Amino acid sequence: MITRTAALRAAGVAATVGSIFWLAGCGPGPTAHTSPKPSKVVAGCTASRAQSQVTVDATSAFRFVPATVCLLVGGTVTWTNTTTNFDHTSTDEPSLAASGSDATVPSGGHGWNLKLPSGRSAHLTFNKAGVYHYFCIPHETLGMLGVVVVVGGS
Ligand SMILES: [Cu+2]
Repeated sequence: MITRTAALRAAGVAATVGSIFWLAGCGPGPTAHTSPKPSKVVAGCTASRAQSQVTVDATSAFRFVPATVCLLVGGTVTWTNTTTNFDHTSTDEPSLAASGSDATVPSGGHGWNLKLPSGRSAHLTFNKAGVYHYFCIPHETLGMLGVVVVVGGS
């Protein structure tokens, strides 16, 4: 979508990050090898409760609010840095994490690394169900962690 690309560029996010991510949803995808859908086991996130658009604030208290979101397959999460003086990131890359459990990607999914300068936003569309643990690079050890649970799809 033009609007998404424009938004990513406006946020200073490399368009390729999103492109790689979107491509993940283009193919038929593995169906025989995926783990059971987390809809009944993670944070009460079922398809009936999941949202298609969620905004997560990256705050001056070094937290993602809400820390856990329940998203439908194909839904979009928008991260907004609500501070005026802190730079945050939304990152799901194990190689960049102090703790591996802070960066998890479901089978067939892809991680990301979005810069969130103060006052800016960036968003991603999730096309693969599963549980994504992510973090903020400079504030991971302060507990700035988040979870995106993606459910639904066929
Ligand atoms: Cu941060």
